[in-house]
Amino acid sequence: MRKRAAYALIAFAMLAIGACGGGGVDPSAVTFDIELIEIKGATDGISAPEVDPATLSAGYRYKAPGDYDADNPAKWQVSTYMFSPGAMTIAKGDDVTLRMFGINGDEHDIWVEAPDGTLAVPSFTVNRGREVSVDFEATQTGHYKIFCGTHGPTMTADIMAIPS
Ligand SMILES: [Cu+2]
Repeated sequence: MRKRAAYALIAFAMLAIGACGGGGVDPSAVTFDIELIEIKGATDGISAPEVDPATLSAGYRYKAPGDYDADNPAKWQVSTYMFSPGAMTIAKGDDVTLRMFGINGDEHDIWVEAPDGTLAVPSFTVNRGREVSVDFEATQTGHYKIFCGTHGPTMTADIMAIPS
């Protein structure tokens, strides 16, 4: 009886190992979880910037003293949107999945450009509280760029594809 139980255990273990080995993980499949976020900084501890940050980049938002907090006319705020993470690495030939989740901002108009400037992923929308997954195969080496047209030019991310 004890011998039969031992054989059954060995058979079960072999089945389990076979199942794992047969359905193995594809080493060229890469998934990134990317959060769409807004970062902000406010202070009344230092004076407001001499140059309006919104004139430096359309991606910078600025609420000047008086506009930010009616109860504290010295306080001001700067903010911008970003992808997190903003830099990733893959190998040429990888099947890449970008799983994006909208946290800040009601809507983001996003696309992905390949290193040669062609579209790796055409325009798609991510709304706040929604998760959207897109895929592409990295057929080139170099920098794949993720752009948000709604919060550009600063809301970008870089995926560097190295030789496989
Ligand atoms: Cu955006």
